[in-house]
Amino acid sequence: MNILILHGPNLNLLGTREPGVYGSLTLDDINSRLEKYAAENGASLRIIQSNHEGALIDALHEARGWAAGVIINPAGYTHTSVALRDAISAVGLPAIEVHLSNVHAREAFRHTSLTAPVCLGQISGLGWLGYQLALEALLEKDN
Ligand code: CA2
Repeated sequence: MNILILHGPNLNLLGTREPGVYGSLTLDDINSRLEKYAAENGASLRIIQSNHEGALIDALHEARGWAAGVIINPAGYTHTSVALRDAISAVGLPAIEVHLSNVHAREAFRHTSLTAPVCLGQISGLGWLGYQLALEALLEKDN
């Protein structure tokens, strides 16, 4: 099963600042763990991080041709982007939204997700493991 993993803006900074909120792993550390899990479970990943809304949307459009599912941490765009929500909805692929931190325990502006309603579900607050659990859920979905 081919899966697209999308990391949104500023997640390239993981491991360098705010470890109390986002953990001490770098994005490369997280991606390596996901690649290992994918290899052990018969999945093939394409992983993209972008700080640009349009690049995330383009990646979603392109995924129509090859991916069976999407795992997305839209980061700050979670709370602001109608365009990203529309893209997730338009491509029609099963998508799971992941947040490292528990957005519901943070500032009120993080409690609203424009993207979660067009996803299968949302995992928030479980750190990097949330991505692996999302991958497990996509792999199990049709079994
Ligand atoms: O908890 C998450 O995964 C978030 O998607 C992270 C976003 C935030 O805007 C969302 O509300 C929740 C922020 C990503 C910023 O990442 C940083 C990493 C290291 C240092 C500073 C920011």
